[in-house]
Amino acid sequence: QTFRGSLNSYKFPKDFFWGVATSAFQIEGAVNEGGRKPSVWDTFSAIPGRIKDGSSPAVACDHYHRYKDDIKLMAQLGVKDYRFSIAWPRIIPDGRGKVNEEGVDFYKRLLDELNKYGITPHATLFHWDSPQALEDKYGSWRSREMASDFADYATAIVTRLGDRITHWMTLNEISQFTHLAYGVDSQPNNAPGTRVSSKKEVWQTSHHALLAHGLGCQAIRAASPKPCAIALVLDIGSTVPLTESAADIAAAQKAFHTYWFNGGIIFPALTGAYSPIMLKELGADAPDIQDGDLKTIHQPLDDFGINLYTGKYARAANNPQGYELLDFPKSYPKMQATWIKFIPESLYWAIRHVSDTLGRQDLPLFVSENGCITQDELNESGEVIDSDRILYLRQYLRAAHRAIQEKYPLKGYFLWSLMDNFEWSRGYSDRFGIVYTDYKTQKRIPKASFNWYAECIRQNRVV
Ligand code: PNW
Repeated sequence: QTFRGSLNSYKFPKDFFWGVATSAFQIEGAVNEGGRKPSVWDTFSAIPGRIKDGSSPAVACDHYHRYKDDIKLMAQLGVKDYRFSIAWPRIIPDGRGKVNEEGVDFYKRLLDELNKYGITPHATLFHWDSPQALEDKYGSWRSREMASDFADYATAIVTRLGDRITHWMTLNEISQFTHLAYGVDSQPNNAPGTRVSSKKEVWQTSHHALLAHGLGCQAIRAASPKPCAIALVLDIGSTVPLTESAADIAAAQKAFHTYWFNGGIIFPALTGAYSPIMLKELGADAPDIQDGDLKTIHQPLDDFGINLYTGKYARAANNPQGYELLDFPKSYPKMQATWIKFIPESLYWAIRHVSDTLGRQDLPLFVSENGCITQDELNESGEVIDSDRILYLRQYLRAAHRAIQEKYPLKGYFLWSLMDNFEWSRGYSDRFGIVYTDYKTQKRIPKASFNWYAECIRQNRVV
């Protein structure tokens, strides 16, 4: 009796959605087709040494030609929601100016195919692939001009695809294409990988991205022919209380302001102000903020997407800040990447911090990315038994379930990723998919986790 009870637990609400996520540059390939021009990632990848395994993103998963098969796989999986991104360099190849209708047509075909299977599209307007032309013209995110060019691109897209898409996300993970793409002391891992002279200049790039988000929201609302939902998607630095004592929880909430880039990105976007604690810590490195900027940045949102892979433990301490962040012991469990420490409750705490620490209990949330790398190999029977991935996803989904039990407004979950793809500076060596991509033949092989996830979706619970 008890056993049956536990098997029936971890049910999700009836309207909870289960999805998968990808991004344009990581899967499409066809970089010189359909009128597309280079992005900063095309340029960056061509520099020897920048991509770990020396691989080229030119073909990736060849999704540009194989999108029909890939959508069939999604239908087989049973997902009803798909998060993907639209490539700015396909739509406006020079970054600003003339719209390339051939680029738009690819997304029309993709959307019509999704529609055939009843899969709802959730489109990210920008997932790191800035047009190279804008990098050459004014240094892309180093310039304020990037924000208005992004808004014009948003208008161009929403005007053309707004009849087919009603779920929009502006930018994906601001920190990754600003703070981790422009460096002072070291060579950044992400494109354009530019050295700049001060930390202030780096903070200026993320400020410009926030402005792009704000102007982008206004552009989407103005251009959309239908009522639509607009979200921002950020990588949250999730501070996890070491114990759930009141003191450690308070410590984790304080630490949330300054850990990762939270205080300078998610705070202005969702509260209309940089965290004062963060600003104090930045001192002269803080960006210049013009009159009206914060108002532009702080747009009404319909929901908010959390990208979450890992976290950091915090506990109360007798020091001026009142908390300390803990280093991981060498033996701490991690996935096949050193950065993905296994901390399922980091997902629960990310949700709770966005709701409570930021005071945005009104804002519906969804997980826009969650997943991991495992050491995936085809066995003799041609299968990939990625048990570690199943165990990881199962625990993180249970943490999501806890948040829902406690009435946090979590509406859905996108697994990163549908299939193995071009993992940025790590090339093809890091595999995040629940479908194995054989890059020699472009054959797709569903992994054990694919079947497991299909069963979760079918039963609407963590199995
Ligand atoms: C995200 N970190 O990036 C991106 O949105 C995806 O395109 C990417 O493939 C995926 O996560 C997996 O890496 C991140 O070091 C990269 O904390 C690194 C970190 C976080 C997110």
